[in-house]
Amino acid sequence: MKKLWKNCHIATMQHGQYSSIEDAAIVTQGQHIHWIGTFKDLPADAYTETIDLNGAWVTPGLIDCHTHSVFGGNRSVEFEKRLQGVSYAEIAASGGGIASTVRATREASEEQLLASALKRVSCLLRDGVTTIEIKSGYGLDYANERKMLRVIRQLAATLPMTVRSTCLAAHALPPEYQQQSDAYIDHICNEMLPKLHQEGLVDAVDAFCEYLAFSPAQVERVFKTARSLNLPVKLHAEQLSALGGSSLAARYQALSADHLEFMTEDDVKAMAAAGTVAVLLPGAFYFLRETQYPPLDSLHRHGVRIALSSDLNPGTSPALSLRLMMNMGSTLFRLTPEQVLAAVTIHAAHALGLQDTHGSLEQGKVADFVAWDIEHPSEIVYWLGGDLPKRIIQHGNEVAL
Ligand code: DI6
Ligand code: FE
Repeated sequence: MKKLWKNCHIATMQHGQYSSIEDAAIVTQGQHIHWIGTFKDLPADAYTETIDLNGAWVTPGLIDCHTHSVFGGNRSVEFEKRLQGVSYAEIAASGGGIASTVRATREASEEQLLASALKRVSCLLRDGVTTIEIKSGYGLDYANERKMLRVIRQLAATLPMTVRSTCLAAHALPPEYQQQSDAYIDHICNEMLPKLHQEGLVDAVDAFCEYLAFSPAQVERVFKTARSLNLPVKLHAEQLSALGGSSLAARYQALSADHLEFMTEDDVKAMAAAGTVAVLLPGAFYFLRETQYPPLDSLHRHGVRIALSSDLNPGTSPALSLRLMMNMGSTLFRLTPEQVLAAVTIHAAHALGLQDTHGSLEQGKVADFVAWDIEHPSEIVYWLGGDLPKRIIQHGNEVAL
């Protein structure tokens, strides 16, 4: 059962570069790439189906490696208030901010959370995303974190996408534990994480290391628990202040440290040595009108892999298009379109520990790819949003758009 996809050009993204093959073809067998190369080298074989891609440019399916796509309600009213001059602190004091999303998420049923997340994640899928990471973190107690993680598993079963689930119980302090952050961390380490992992709901563990969330010492306790459960870790680090979270993440061989606006040169060196991916989130940078840039020169100089992601969340990045984030990666962070494409394919695969199977088009990897009706791959980054004409192939099957 081999399918031949012919008449295309391919940006394979091997080694983090276009690594283009012009006048190319791909043979898929089941969910995998059986052969890839120039059409003239195509081995004689029998194909059950031949699909003409009409000269399209093929890239790996895009990977959105940091999202909070499951949540109740949204914060558009808060957004409007802020623009009328109400401060973030005033909004938080009147029960807004993360607390309002936690309330709405706790009130929602699994079915309601699934329905609203499906709409959002479908937008990302139509944008060319075939692999997505989704975090919990708006439940903040066992039952509600479990509910979120179960919805993430249901999204995986429903959508033609690879979905990775990350437990972010250490996202904020729940109302039950005000002024008792150490006790909440104990509860995460002793009860929540072991149980949720035992139920098969967790692929990785994340935390929010920030002065308004959890300290490096508290995060380290969560990381130790993750290590004892054999789960990889990631970290929201250095978004608003320099606490050394990214160095801590590197010490625990984290898959990624994310945000990173305030990271230091020492943090960059630690991440480079550990092979921890830097996940930059231009949507949150833009939405918060941040002025402190992540240290891009230093990240490049030390050879840290850079991934880009939507951070889709109701508070700081209500981003329904990864391609818009890709353009921002170029305009705001001065990544070239080639670096941006690597950032949402092979480097994003590294940020999820999926680099052996996803993120580039090579023999043996999964057959996840997008055929774009464009003249050059840089167009995927160049156009601001919109729906570029494309065909999406996931695990060897064309997705009905
Ligand atoms: N960093 C963020 O920017 C979001 N979470 C995080 O760890 C904020 C999430 C929210 O406001 O709902
Ligand atoms: Fe986030």
